[in-house]
Amino acid sequence: MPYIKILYASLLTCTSILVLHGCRSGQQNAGRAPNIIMIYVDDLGYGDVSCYGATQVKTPNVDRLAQNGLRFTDAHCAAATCTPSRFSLLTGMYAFRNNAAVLPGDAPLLIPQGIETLPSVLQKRGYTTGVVGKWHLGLGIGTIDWNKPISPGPLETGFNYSFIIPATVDRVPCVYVEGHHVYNADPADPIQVSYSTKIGNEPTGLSNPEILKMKADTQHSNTIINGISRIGYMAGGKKAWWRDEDMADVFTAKAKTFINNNKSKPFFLYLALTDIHVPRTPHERFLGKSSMGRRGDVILEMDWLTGEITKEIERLGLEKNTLIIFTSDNGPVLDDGYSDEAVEKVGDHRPAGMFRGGKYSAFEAGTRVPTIVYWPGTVKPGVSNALLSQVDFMASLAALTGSSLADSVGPDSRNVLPVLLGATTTGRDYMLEESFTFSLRYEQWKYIMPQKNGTPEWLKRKRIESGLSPELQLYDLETDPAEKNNVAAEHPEIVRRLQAELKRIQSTRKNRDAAQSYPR
Ligand code: NG6
Ligand code: CA
Repeated sequence: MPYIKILYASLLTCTSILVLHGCRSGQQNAGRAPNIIMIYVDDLGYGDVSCYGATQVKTPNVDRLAQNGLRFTDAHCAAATCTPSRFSLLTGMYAFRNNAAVLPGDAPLLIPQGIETLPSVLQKRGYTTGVVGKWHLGLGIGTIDWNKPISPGPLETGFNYSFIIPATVDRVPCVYVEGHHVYNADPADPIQVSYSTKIGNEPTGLSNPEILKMKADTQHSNTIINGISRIGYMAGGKKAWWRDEDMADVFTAKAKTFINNNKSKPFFLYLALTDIHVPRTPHERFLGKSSMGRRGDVILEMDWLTGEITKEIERLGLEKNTLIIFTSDNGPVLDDGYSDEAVEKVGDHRPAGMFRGGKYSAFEAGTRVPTIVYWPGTVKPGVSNALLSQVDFMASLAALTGSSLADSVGPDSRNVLPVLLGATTTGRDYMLEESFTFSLRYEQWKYIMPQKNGTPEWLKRKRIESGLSPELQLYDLETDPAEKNNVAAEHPEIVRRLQAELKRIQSTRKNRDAAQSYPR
């Protein structure tokens, strides 16, 4: 496809020259390296927005990105849970290579220090990089002292600016961290965190269930902060506690400030929302505004936030020079530990659309998520059925800025920029989906690696089909997108082929070219 090469060669040369020469004057649009905003929603399922088929909840702002941008129907986060997906997104490396799993709120930084990351690569191309929102990749080395500068973290992994929550909203510590410091920290009221023993005098979900805004399961019944019991215990730091209901507003304001501060030079904003993860705590102005209880309300809040960011870009006249990627870190879940009526009020809404499974699952809904690329004037509106993985964002966005990755950098990330920008629908040949096992996509086939223990009890309680089975599983997604008919027995040669490729991926430290070792 030489025309594509020429198109991108010219685009890349043009942008890279401009970045290298530091085009930082006030001029917008044409010719300048584009700003990049990644709106990364938490736990948003394939069917949770109206442009992907939802009817019980309307998402006009997300739909507007879809109508005027490129909507992907077969795009995937790298894994079916948060930390692994985020790790792959930011490092261009499969999560299993670093044993990435959902982290507690006091875990050390998971990203190996000194490696290149998506933001560090962009930083080297002249970008100012910022993260606002949910981090969940660990902070510090060893045991964190929340009362001292917290490092290493985002600022040591390629971000110039960071305003984050350390882990998830359902985990302590319930404080924001800006740069190296707890936001609004009070030295007179030091913060302590423990994931093993109760500390402090705050009530817990078990001791005082009567004061809870939402009932929670045992795992989420530790320290109560802002009327919500969390995973883990915390003491002190009262002035720094977040109010969950304000979080979307706080992130919107911080994101707008970052955009305004950097409007005259190329920036990358990784805006990692805490909506629509549990505990679902919409601001009062969204509470009760959907027909689906709190889960529907936070979808409305997420949509509002998306609109605020898009409108801010337009207000600043930057829309033709800003690439917005809208997507999610894993598939949907209804009951994830809090009784918030998500199950009771779901009605006919199908959070995973036509797909089977959800968050945690090896079936398609674990990783197949809404994905929209919006760049007016450059990316033609339409729909792409290309097979796309977020692990490839790093090499692709590097390519957009005229940079190609050295072999040891982003070892599993491939440059699929033409796919991302809609110049071709030929996506990945093989694509890995990580969960509590591995799934591998190839042509119309989907193989799920056997897992001897099957579905664990805690996952059964969530009523999510995990896809975990001691049996070999193979599905033909062309005729059976909902993965209902296991055809492994009928296609032993396909099973062997996919097993062999999976083995190759697992055994090579590096997937892009020939095997080369990657330092652990
Ligand atoms: C699980 C939590 C869940 C959620 C998840 C992380 C259970 C029983 N509990 O351990 O509530 O916090 O971790 O979600 O499943 S994620 O989106 O950050 O991966
Ligand atoms: Ca998530």
